[in-house]
This record gives sequence, structure tokens and C-alpha cells, in this order.
Amino acid sequence: MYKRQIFERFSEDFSKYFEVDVAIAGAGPAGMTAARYLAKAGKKVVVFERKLSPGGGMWGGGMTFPVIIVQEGSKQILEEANVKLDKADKGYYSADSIEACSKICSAAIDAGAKIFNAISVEDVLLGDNKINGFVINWSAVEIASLHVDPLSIRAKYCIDATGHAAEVCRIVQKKVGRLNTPSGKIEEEKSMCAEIGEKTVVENTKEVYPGLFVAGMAANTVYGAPRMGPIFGGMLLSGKKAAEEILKKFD
Ligand code: 48H
Repeated sequence: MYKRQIFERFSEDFSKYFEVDVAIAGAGPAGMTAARYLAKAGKKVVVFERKLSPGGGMWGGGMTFPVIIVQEGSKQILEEANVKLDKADKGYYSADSIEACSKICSAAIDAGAKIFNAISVEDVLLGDNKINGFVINWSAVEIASLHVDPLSIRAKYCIDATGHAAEVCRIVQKKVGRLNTPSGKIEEEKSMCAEIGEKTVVENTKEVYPGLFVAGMAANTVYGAPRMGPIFGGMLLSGKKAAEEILKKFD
């Protein structure tokens, strides 16, 4: 009997998300933060995450020491999710990465965002020179390289929050057209410089193609800016900025 319950509950849940206000690829810190603030503002938000667990690169802290660092300007985003912070040094705070990951995920869900795991975004839905949603498939299908046609979901706005790989923007570059970058292409991530990378990741959070925003590490990959190591403040601020920019569009 419970098997029918699993199937029916999933079908009922999933069928609510074929049309949404915002669809997000990737449930790392940037994607989950964007999801939280968009859902909090009353938008219907869905996040597709390739892996079983949301959290992206945050679980492992720095070199698997489960500790992350955030700056003064971003600590409120963690505090609002009840993450405990220790004052570290020179305006930098530390947090337990397991606690931070679980609680920012929980905050997104409590705000009303829906996260579907084990689903990969493999393409975009295109129309009128605008990105209108995502083409999705089970990650297991992708991993097994099975020839199975995907389904699509429609969204008023999409966010590429897929981290270093900037997967959705790469698809747009390959199949759709010019990105809103100096070369029209992905400028590619640069070597580590935490001060610059943390600043640019917020500046680079913008609409990269009509209907598609880029957030988190993907924003630095797309606009050719440096990585920053295990400092996560910029990812949180970038997710929040993506939400704010999209909310302005709705206004
Ligand atoms: C569905 C997908 C797809 C896809 C990928 O890597 P993330 O944690 O990304 P951000 O930008 O939130 O945070 C970046 C941060 O973790 C980091 O890597 C830093 C700060 N690096 C600095 C440095 O110097 O190295 O999360 C992205 C998520 C992951 O969970 C992926 O599994 C998922 O996106 N994902 N989900 N469809 N096509 N591609």
C-alpha cells in the first residue's frame, strides 16, 4: 500500500511544478539562497539538483575540514537561517559547514521553495529569443547514458546556479546564442584571488541571456573572474542578489 503512497505523493508534488515563476538549476549555497528569498516573496520556485543531497560544495568546507568562512556583509543570511557563527578574525566569521548546509536548505523549504533531487537540467526551453524553462531528466538516466527523451518545465525566469561548471550557460552558449559577456561567450574562471572573487561574484550575478540569470560560482566562470576558496559569503550574497534582481522584473 505504501508504494502507491510514494508514487501518488510524488506525482501530486511534481505536477504542481510544470509551470513556475522561477526555476533554479543547482541546490548549492547560491541556488538555495536565491530559492529562499524568492519563495519568501511569494514566488513559486522549484530547484533541480543533480545529486541526492542539496548543498553543493558547502558540505566539505575547506579541504574537507567542515568549516566555512563568511564575511560581515553576508552573516545575516546565515543568521536568518539560525546558523551559529563564531567571530573569527578581521571581519570574518566561521560556521560549521554541516549546520550551514542543512539550515540554508531547510530555510529554503520552509520559505516554500520545492527542491527535487536526482534530477539534472540538460537543456533549456527556448522561445521568442528568451529562455522559458528547463529541460530535465533523471540524473540516473544521464549517468547511465541511456537514450531517454527528457521532459520540460516552464518558468518565467531561470537561474543557473550550477557552480564552477556553469552548465546551463554553457548549453546556451553552445545551442542558443550570444551571452551578455564581453566576448558573447563564457570568459572562464580565473585562478584564486579571494578578495576579488568574493566581490565579483556578486557584481557578476545578472541576467546573462533574456530570462536566464547566473548566480554563485557560475557567475565568476561566465564573466571570467577568480575563485575564492572556502569563503561562502559571496555565494550567499549572490543568491540573494539573483532573487532581488528577478523580483524587480516581476515588479
Ligand atoms: C542539476 C546541477 C547541474 C545540472 C550542477 O557547486 P555549488 O556549491 O555552487 P555554488 O555556486 O552555490 O557554490 C559554489 C561553492 O560551492 C564553491 O564551489 C566555491 C566557493 N568554490 C571556490 C573555489 O575556489 O573552489 O552547487 C552547485 C550544485 C551542485 O549541487 C551540483 O550537483 C548541481 O549544482 N548541478 N544540478 N542540473 N545540470 N549541474
